[in-house]
Amino acid sequence: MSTEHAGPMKRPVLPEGELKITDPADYAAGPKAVFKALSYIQERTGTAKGLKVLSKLNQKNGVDCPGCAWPDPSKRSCLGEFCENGVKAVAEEAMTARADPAFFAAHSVDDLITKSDYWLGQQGRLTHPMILESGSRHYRPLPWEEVFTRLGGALQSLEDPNDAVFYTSGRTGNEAAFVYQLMVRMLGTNNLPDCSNMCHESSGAALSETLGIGKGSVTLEDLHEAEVILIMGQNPGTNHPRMLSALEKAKHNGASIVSINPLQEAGLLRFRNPQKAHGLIGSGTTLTDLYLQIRINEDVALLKAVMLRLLQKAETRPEILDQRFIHDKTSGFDAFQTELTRHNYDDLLARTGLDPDDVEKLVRLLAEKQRIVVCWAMGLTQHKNGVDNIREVVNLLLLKGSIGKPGAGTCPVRGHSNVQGDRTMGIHERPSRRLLDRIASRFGFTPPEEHGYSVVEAIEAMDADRVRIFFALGGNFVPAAPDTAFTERAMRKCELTAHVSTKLNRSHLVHGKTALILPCLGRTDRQPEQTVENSMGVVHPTRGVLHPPSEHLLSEVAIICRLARAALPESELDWAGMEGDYSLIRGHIEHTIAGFEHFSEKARSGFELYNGARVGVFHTTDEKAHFTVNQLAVHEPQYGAFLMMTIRSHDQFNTTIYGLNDRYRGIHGGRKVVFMNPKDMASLGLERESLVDLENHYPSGKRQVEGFQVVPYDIPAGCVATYYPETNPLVPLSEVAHTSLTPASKSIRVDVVPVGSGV
Ligand SMILES: Nc1nc2c(c(=O)[nH]1)N[C@H]1C(S)=C(S)[C@@H](COP(=O)(O)OP(=O)(O)OC[C@H]3O[C@@H](n4cnc5c(=O)[nH]c(N)nc54)[C@H](O)[C@@H]3O)O[C@H]1N2
Ligand SMILES: Nc1nc2c(c(=O)[nH]1)N[C@H]1C(S)=C(S)[C@@H](COP(=O)(O)OP(=O)(O)OC[C@H]3O[C@@H](n4cnc5c(=O)[nH]c(N)nc54)[C@H](O)[C@@H]3O)O[C@H]1N2
Ligand SMILES: [Mo]
Repeated sequence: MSTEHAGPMKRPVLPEGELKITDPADYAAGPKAVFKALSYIQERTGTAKGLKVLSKLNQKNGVDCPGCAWPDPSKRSCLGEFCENGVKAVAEEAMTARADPAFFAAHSVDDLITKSDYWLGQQGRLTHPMILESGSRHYRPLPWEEVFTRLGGALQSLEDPNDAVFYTSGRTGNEAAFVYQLMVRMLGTNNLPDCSNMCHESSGAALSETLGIGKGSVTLEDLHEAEVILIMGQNPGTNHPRMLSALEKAKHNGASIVSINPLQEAGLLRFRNPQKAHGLIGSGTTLTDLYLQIRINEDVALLKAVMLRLLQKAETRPEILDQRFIHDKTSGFDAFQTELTRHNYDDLLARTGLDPDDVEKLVRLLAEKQRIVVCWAMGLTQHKNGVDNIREVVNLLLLKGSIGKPGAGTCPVRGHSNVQGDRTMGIHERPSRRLLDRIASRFGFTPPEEHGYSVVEAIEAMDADRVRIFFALGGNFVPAAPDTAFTERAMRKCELTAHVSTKLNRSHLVHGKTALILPCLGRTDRQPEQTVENSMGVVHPTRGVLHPPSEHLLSEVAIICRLARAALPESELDWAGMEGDYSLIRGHIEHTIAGFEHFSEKARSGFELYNGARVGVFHTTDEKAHFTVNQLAVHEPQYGAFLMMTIRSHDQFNTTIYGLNDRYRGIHGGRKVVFMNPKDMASLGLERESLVDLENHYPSGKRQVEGFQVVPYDIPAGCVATYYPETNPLVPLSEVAHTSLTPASKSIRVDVVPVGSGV
């Protein structure tokens, strides 16, 4: 390995601002959210430009919000169909600041790497393709022609196509995703890791196995019609704020909402809908009826406890379970029941740390109601038993026959705005046989069958010197991935790293021997219309409206098509034509991707993809929905005394830091904080704002982050919470969910070490 290009790794150790702690909020949105959103866009973008894009945001034939993947209601609000955090996502992309060649001339990569993610993001949109030559410390502009010649040449010169890795983050539109996976497979590899690997992969794995489709089953209408909605491991007030409108509607229709979360998240408590008068001036709508403040990673224990009680009750009242559904539509019930009844109810309950009366309330609710929706996000997927969490959710729904009928089903709430669409388009390191066959017959070549690398496998391969080229279509791989120091070291072993990006980020600075930045148009910029798929399987168009920030930007489709021409000179596919006319790409999608028949005609109006589980048809090995037997969490206190979850603040989109506040949790001016139970603080002699280091001792070695401040918080004893990505250095690469390989970033053992304690 060459180390000549490895620059110094200085990092700011202390928090960036003066930390101020206030009481957490007990509601989300309201007039403050409107004020915050407007001032944010005004500061970053300017009012005229801001209003131009907001008037089109999430409207029919408008711009799909680059934030989360929550679906649009069929009747859009005349006040605008967006939320505070959607506005921030837009402002972050549409900001007026520019990271141009003069900026890169003034700042070496050694200088830039000392800056925080927040600072990097504030430098604005990238304007020119840039190269960092081997041995150089400054990026310099490189004309697009030369970018493609060099990158194409490097790809052609690989002895083995599997020496290249092609990452994707979930903002990429369907058309770009399709040509990307096609190019990668024509090159001869399935090395297509994507952000899903770190996100909802556990959901995909569990749902495909048990219900025959790796996506959620519900529509927005199902949510409105549900009798009971369980919200597990999700913080919609921050991460999917528009979901709160759907929950409000469900409440008005009589639904009971149960929140299962170690923290009392403001957005789950009460919602002041900024689009309604009662939300702006009144006290809003109480959302959660029953709040179960569970210990981290004890959801399997809770679900088992609840199901055990339901089985007991069903002995005298069989009708509380859907016996006919279980008999006709499922398999595996006997093994499931046998395993479940081996557990002791009190032991299960003790693990959760919950009040037995509250759990009994949940049992009664589930016993009496028939239409149940379970929503979840990263609080369930990012554990070593993440797949078990979701399979256990499915078990509960199957017992109640709450799948494949209105008002009931699975609702994994997806993260990035097109992460689901990217998968549908074939971005998958483990492609299905059916996809490969369709690619072969449409394009007349034999796509590779050997599975490619997921995110974690890619990092391991880089470390083992098996990756020469790392290419990323969006995202910020280095800080998003686990085990930061290890990942950085591994990334620096690559010969060439190339990022298609809108904004400067840390992954441009932790680079291969040679590095390229390929700046692209963003979702809000004027460019040919593309399509995206939301969290509920609705495919619809998106069209940017803003004047592009620089004349040197290309669309993602253009970048890939030009790269394909350079890297695959023998390819007879009309890459140039596709770059100029996306309907040619849609024509290929129509014949390659299941469910996209007549895509070209349907693309404009939008359409719902077929979903077997939604209609009670299970495309599994035996055409039945599967009950499964799942594992309780295993605790390893020898690696660290506390269990840590790494979560998002209200002022970030993943590694993009919008600001240093987390208003709903009462944090202002800093991100290097650790939320702790006051009893745990007392036992360690810690006070509010005490300075601590966090460390752990997994078998692979000691890991540490320094200079965090303690925040007393209502969190179960033994559990702590910190922000991602600041604590990713503590997540060992080895800690992944079985089957999905998703990093266990919500259950990492840590010790909290007072600074100056000499420990
Ligand atoms: N504004 C904004 N929107 C976003 C994002 C963003 O960063 N900012 N990110 C997008 C992406 S990619 C994603 S994947 C989603 C993420 O959306 P979320 O999954 O809501 O995000 P997290 O902050 O990771 O929150 C996880 C929640 O799970 C809880 N939790 C943690 N561990 C457990 C557990 O063991 N059991 C239970 N029951 N709960 C637990 C935490 O307390 C927290 O409330 O949001 C998307 N939308
Ligand atoms: N510890 C811990 N780690 C986690 C998580 C966690 O909860 N805890 N969450 C995980 C999850 S759920 C996810 S999804 C991943 C996220 O991982 P990524 O998706 O890799 O990261 P992002 O921060 O979303 O990527 C932001 C970058 O994307 C680029 N970008 C933005 N818009 C566009 C666009 O339109 N096109 C292109 N080409 N580039 C664009 C910008 O340059 C920006 O800097 O992180 C994971 N890592
Ligand atoms: Mo995600």
